[in-house]
Amino acid sequence: MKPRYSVFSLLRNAFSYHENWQQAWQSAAPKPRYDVVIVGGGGHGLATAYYLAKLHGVKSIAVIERGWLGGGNTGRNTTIVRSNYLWDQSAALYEHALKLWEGLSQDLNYNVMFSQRGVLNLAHNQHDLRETLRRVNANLLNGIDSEFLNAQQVKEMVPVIDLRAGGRYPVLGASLQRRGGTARHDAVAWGYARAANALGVDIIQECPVNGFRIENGKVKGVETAKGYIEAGKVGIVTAGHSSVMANMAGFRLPVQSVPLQALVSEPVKPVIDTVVMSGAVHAYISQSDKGELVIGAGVDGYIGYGQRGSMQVTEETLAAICELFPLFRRMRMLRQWGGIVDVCPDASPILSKTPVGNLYLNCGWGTGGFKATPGSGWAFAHTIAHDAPHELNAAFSLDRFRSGFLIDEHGAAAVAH
Ligand code: FAD
Ligand code: PYC
Repeated sequence: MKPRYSVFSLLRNAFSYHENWQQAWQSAAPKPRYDVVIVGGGGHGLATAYYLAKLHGVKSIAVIERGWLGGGNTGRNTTIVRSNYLWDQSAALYEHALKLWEGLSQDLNYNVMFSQRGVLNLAHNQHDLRETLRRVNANLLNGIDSEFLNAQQVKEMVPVIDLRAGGRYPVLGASLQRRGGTARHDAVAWGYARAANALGVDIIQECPVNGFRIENGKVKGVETAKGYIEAGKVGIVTAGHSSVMANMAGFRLPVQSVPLQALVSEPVKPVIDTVVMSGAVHAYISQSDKGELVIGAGVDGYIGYGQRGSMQVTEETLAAICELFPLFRRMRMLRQWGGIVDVCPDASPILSKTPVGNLYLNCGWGTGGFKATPGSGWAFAHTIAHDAPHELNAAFSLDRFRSGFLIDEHGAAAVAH
């Protein structure tokens, strides 16, 4: 695809204070009917719309977002991308996503700043070590790049880490996925929105979906703040609000909605060039291209819908970071925030048909769905287009909570639950 902006047009726009900056996508007024309506304009919803239009030839699609694109977890996450999950089904899905990440900027003709700087998951005790080795070996068997580092190798890779970690949680080793890394979160939403819109997808913002019209067991359309919209098929992709949507459609989900918090520091010169995570001390860290330290916590200890940070979690997360990185003790923090994550009992997602005909569900990514964005949209588009899952997401059905075929990924989630 031909780039839309040259260096000269970037300069011209900079000097004209962006007055003539071309819109990346057009906001649409709702039409009376669409073949497919996607509820939720986060990365997963937008990616679904893009792949439906691009790969399945669906001509009439709308993405309906109650706020602004990426204003949910897509714009609130700490952007870690990796595919080192334990079980075969998860490994296949997340690795498919990682392969899509590797070509995403080219595919969308939009720089999502995907940076394969590596992701380390630390081990602090014998149990951690055993689990780490188990997962490294499982990953290798699935053809996923994965390495075990001993403590000294961790120190060589991350010189600013203190292996004693205050004495309480010494670093004994780590898993490393070198192809993992980070991406620019809102660029992912914008890139998918622009590419989907260019394929004719209507993007409708500030339009909450308040209900579904269901007749004879099949969805017929959505009730929105901007009126009723008829739909051939509807995909729910609303992350922390999936249970609310399911309730509107008349069924219940085995999902808990929990706040997950993160924060960033003032910007400093490059000091850490990889991602370091520790499920045991409930903290992880990377450095953004702007220089801010991006730091995250384990999930809050209670269910809730408050998209806010809190002093208690900030304090305990920073205490853990300072034990691992005493060098950061005097840094000032700039911002803190929270997002609502939708956690399934097995810490795996749901990408599935539902008890209502032509109504599909993509949720339950919990603390770890950003990394899955391209793969989730790709597989969900297939599921909607064919009214049947792709083999990549067949195991992630809603039915598994009845059949008992759970896919327990609490360890690989790597964020304390
Ligand atoms: P969202 O981006 O939340 O999109 C859902 C959209 O649905 C929202 O925009 C919302 O406004 C909209 N919506 C809700 N209700 C309605 C309605 N009634 N009508 C219309 N629209 C509606 N994952 C990783 O892989 N790596 C990480 O490093 C990582 N860090 C995280 C850190 C934090 C602090 C948080 C909160 C999450 C993190 N995650 C991470 C998880 C990740 O952010 C999510 O799994 C992922 O972004 C979910 O994407 P989504 O598109 O499904 O959801
Ligand atoms: O899933 O890798 C992850 C993650 C990191 C921070 C939050 N989630």
